[in-house]
Amino acid sequence: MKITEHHITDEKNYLNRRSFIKKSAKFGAGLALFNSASSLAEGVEGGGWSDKITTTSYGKDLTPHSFKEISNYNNFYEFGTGKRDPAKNAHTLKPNPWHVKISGECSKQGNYDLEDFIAPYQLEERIYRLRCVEAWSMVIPWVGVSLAEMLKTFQPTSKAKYVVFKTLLDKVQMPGQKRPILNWPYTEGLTIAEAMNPLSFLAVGLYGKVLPNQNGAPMRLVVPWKYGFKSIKSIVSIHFQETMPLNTWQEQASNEYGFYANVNPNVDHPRWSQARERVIGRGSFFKPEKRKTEIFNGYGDEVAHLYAGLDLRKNF
Ligand SMILES: Nc1nc2c(c(=O)[nH]1)N[C@H]1C(S)=C(S)[C@@H](COP(=O)(O)O)O[C@H]1N2
Ligand SMILES: [Mo]
Repeated sequence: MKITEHHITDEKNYLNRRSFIKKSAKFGAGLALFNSASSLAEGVEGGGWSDKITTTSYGKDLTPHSFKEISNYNNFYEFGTGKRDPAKNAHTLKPNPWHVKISGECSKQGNYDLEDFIAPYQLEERIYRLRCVEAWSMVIPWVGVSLAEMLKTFQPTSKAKYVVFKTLLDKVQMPGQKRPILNWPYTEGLTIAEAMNPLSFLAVGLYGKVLPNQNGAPMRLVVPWKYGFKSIKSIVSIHFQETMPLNTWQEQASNEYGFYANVNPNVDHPRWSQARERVIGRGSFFKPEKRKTEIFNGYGDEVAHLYAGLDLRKNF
């Protein structure tokens, strides 16, 4: 369904911005994703990226957190380990121009310009829960494209059992990489079945505008039934392979972080309970609002079948 700007998740502070008003006037009924300062906007004007975002039923019943909350409480260790560090420091990241390398077990390998990479697909808004392994959560209105649709284009071979994603490696743009906190570049992986699940998403925006750097500009993965660390940011490489990869946090502490990392209230982290989660910005400092954590973060109907017969305690 093509939508008008009334249906997409908006926010007063966003709607009031001049760039938004200018753009939506320019594109009529369609909601322009990119502000005119970015050359990605030229891609829209040049008929590249879609200027229309479709709504979906994902998260219709959820109340999204504010843009301010979503862009000021982040995990992005390439810019520091504090929750406010990414908002403060991520201005050194240059998300434009950007290239994504496709490699491994597929027939259409190549190095793609991000604009061309996204252009063929319909931009969708999806409101998803984000549950961090640290036991906090938010609700985020992402804009992006279906990962499955994207991956099919590259025609993975029958040997493509896993998909591996990598973040940019650049100490200048990502000063946190000067310190050996993690084994850079940040790496994550999914089974091909997980990657092809309709829920898997590549986000390029939130609240209808281009992703803030601190949220993983210009393109990041969103797998809402898994702990947030699976949703790797600022992706430069997508690789198809036959063997299970070792993801960054698993490499760091394999007893604490596994490959699957499905949200599960019944399997505790060795150092804390996963039964409940703190909802960011709700309640008070002394009495934060908590909610019960849901199995697969509430997305069990869509994904539980992927793990049939798998012991979720061993495969955490
Ligand atoms: N490259 C990279 N991706 C990353 C991280 C990171 O440190 N580096 N942190 C992860 C974690 S732990 C979480 S909870 C989410 C947070 O996403 P957000 O800041 O957009 O809410 O990003 C994930 N993706
Ligand atoms: Mo996280």
